[in-house]
Amino acid sequence: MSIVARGDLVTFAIITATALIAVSATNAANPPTVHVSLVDFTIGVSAEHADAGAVTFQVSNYTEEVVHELLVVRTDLPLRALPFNEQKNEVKENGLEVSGKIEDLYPGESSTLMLDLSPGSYILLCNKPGHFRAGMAHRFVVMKNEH
Ligand SMILES: [Cu+2]
Repeated sequence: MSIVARGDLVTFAIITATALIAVSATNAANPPTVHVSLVDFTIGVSAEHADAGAVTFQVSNYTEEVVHELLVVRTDLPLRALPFNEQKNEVKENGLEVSGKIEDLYPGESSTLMLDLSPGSYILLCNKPGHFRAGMAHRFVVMKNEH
């Protein structure tokens, strides 16, 4: 992967973050659709939590040349405590409760992941080698639906 365009990507990430704030402000507290943006190397979300039940993740890879992916993992573990394969430089997916996954999302692509989530603590992460430790992980909480 190239980091030649790093400055541009940082600028783009800031623009993306601003756009996400705007999206959050116009939605209800618990939108049924969560917009997830994959950038080098972080994960942005339009909401930090959702009610239990159907949750749609609208996932976009906003990078210019890096393939990413998105895993939704249910776990109470802190990020640093996730089982990790040092040789492969990735989280060990075996043994984790993976609720859903979008693999190989190419630059500029978007995809939708519809899941039925029970209450609990989750981590959204990209498990391409090196990406998790580079910062592509984001905590997400699913709350009891009390309506
Ligand atoms: Cu990635």
